[in-house]
Amino acid sequence: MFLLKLCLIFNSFYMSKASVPRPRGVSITMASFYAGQSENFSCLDNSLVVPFNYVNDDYCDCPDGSDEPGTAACINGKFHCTNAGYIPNYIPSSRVNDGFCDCCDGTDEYSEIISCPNKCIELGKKAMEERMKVHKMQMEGFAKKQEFINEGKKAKEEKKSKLIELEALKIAAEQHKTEMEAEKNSAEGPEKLAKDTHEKAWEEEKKSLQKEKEITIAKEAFTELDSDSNQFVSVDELKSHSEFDIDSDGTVSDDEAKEYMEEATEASYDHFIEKMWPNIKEIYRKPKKLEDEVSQQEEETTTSPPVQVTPSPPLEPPQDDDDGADEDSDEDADEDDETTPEEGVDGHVQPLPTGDEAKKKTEEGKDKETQPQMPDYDQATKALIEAADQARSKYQDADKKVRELEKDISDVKKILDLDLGPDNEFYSLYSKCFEYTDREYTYSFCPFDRASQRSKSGGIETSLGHWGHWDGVAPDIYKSQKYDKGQNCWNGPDRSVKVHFDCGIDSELRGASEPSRCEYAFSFVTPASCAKPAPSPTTNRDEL
Ligand SMILES: [Ca+2]
Ligand SMILES: [Ca+2]
Ligand SMILES: [Ca+2]
Ligand SMILES: [Ca+2]
Repeated sequence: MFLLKLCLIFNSFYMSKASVPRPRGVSITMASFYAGQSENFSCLDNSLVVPFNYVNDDYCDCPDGSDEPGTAACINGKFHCTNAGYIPNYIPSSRVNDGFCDCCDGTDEYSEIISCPNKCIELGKKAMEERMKVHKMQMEGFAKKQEFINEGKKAKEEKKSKLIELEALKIAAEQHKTEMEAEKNSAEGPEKLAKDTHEKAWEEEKKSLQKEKEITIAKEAFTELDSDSNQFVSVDELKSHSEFDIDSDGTVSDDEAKEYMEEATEASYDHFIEKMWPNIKEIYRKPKKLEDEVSQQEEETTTSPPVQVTPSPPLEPPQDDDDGADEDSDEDADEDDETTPEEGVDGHVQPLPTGDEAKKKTEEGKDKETQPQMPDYDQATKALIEAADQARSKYQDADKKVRELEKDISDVKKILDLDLGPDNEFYSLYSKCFEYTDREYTYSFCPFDRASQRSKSGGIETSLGHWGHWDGVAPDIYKSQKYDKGQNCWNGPDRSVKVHFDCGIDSELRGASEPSRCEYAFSFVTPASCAKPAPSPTTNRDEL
């Protein structure tokens, strides 16, 4: 009889699988507040005490709705779905008996408006499968992480020994360089001395050649000025040269001529060379006729292919233009004369340089040809130069070797100084690059180096940032990295990327986005980010 009474009292209660009696819609954690030690129920916010049978009587008594956990009577009430086998949750009590299945165990619909089958086991199974899958991935990833750790440890140790080795090599290379430098210096001393001696002798030689040349010119001028060939240059003879017309009145007067004669009425050869020539050498002009004759002679004796006096066959007008156009040739020639030399007309031969230009070119060529060239060094000097060249080359090789070793040392130190994770597990990503392509762009990520983006339709790569630092929030600082100082955004900041790391069986760039302007987010998975998983997924936490 007592038992029956008890059953009646709890008829609005149900028994959970944990056998804790509690009113409908109450979680096991809240069960003690509804345990009915007394005849009264105290609203959970302690605002009111009501008789216990006011609980779930479908009339809202407590301001906080706590007396109606299992009905829709209180607008602020909440109903607890136990969802055994799946995830327990609370729903607003307005959803109780509203004709829609809200709890997977169907407990929110008990008024038979609708029949809600219990789907919790099925959902729980699926969730479990998912957890098993994730767990399996974590296990595999974590196993790979151990390989990464070993790889990183080995690499760091190798780099450490490599550094010692390289530093020893560098000391030896520097020693060698010092020796080579000394050899170079001792070879360059005699080389310089021999070259200087040779060059100095050549300078002397050149000076005397120059002097000889000047005398030749003066001699020629004397001969030319002495037009009656009596071995004296007279005032009258000077007067035939208009360049001596000091006041530019069109004639050379006696006084003007005498200005250059240095008190002589007739200048002998010696007087001319010593006294007169220094006065007139800058003024004297060789008569044009004579100059042309000299040029002619020089052209005949020297070969000067760049200056063509007559057109050579390949420069003849094209065959087409010749066809039946003989009568026009004179006219054509006239027209050609009117065009500038560079223009040319309809593929015609470009006109030859005009007289002045030809002369200029001839003189340039002449200068080059007549410019005396320094003779070769003598055999002894040549041997010294060759020895010095060899010493220089050896020194350069030695210097190059030192610089190469310095570069190698710097590369090794860079890796050694890099924070590759607590157990160097991120070493495996060092010097590798990964790509991810979305609809518009291909993103490239080279861990510890740089991040970039390029359009799928082509174009140049845009730098999104260079390796900056680990950027996770403590204690998970190895959960993200920051790459900054990328290409500047027009009217904005420099581009930057935050890379988020998650556990994965393989290292892979999974996604890229731009959450705010010019600030990118990459999602990257790698075994290096796998934490040690729990032994196996637990069944659902007790849904109570
Ligand atoms: Ca009530
Ligand atoms: Ca419902
Ligand atoms: Ca004379
Ligand atoms: Ca005059």
